[in-house]
Amino acid sequence: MKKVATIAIALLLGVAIIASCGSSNAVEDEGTKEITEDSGLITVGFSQLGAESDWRSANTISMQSSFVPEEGYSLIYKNGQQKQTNQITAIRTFIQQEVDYIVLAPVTESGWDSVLSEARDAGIPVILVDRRVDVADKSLYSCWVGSDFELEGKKMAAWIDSYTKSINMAPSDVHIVNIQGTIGSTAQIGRSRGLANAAREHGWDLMAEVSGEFTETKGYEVMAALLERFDNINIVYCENDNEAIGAIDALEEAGKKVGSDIRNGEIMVVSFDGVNKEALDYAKEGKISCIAECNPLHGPRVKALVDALVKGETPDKFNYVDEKLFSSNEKVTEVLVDGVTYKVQDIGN
Ligand code: GYE
Repeated sequence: MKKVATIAIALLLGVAIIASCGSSNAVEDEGTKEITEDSGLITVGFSQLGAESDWRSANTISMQSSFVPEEGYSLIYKNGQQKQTNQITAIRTFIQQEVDYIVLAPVTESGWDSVLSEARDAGIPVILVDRRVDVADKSLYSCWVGSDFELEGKKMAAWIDSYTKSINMAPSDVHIVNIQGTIGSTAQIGRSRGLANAAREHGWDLMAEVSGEFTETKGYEVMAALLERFDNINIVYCENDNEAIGAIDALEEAGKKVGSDIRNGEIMVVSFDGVNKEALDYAKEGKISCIAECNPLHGPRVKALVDALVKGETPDKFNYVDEKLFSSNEKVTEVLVDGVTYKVQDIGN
């Protein structure tokens, strides 16, 4: 382990909020943090992209509770507030602080070549979590762990295909809008691609793709605007649950009935994550017809990767997490994607 000089990190966000046990609050950016030479701990700088969703909060808490002193780690957490420039600054700070490892959850894929080269020049391994980076030289990071976002999109599209077929709906009568995530993020790229390819293949009417930035507020705004533009939407594909909750508010405010009976005027909402309690309750009630699970609990997985690097091992470069589909709708019990069958988990009461 490298020797780390004593450094006081400037107070960024005022007083740190310490997550109480069982609370859903992540610890906010550390204030003044002492890294001492003889702490004996391995120092990990974690650049988290933001706090935009319940998925993100769960992910932050998972990271913070895995890299703890009892396990031999000291974690420096930085919240990028959804801005790549903040994340680049955080990584440069970590390099100056001579941390032992950098963990990066990147907001979008492009634009990381320079700063990751700086980390490499400083001899600090970088581990990616959740989304990916698009760099020419893949050796700029040691490994990645996260979800197969395109597979999530394909599974959801296969569910929509089976469901609409089960109610004898012609493909040309399927009018979908996609409330996308943060444009240029791996989760958005994969989920949008899964839907767009299926729409082309089946002949669905994919009317609009607009970013809701993975937030409830934006999901609400975008849905309200889409209702002004179109009067025949019957499926709303939300790229995360927070957007879905916002979109459902907008739909209900406009007097629409949310549900899967789209042959009789209901508007069907589908989404991704399955982390947020409200969204899972909506799924049980049938307000969200299907959720593609996206697992945020990467802390132990990232820790296992860092543990392996500490021991001088070379972990697999890409590490995927298995995920389910949840629905309380009984029409579709399984979906077939690329020759693999995925059971739909019934979450009805
Ligand atoms: O689905 C969304 C979050 O990158 C998988 O980011 C993540 C996505 C997740 O804001 O809720």
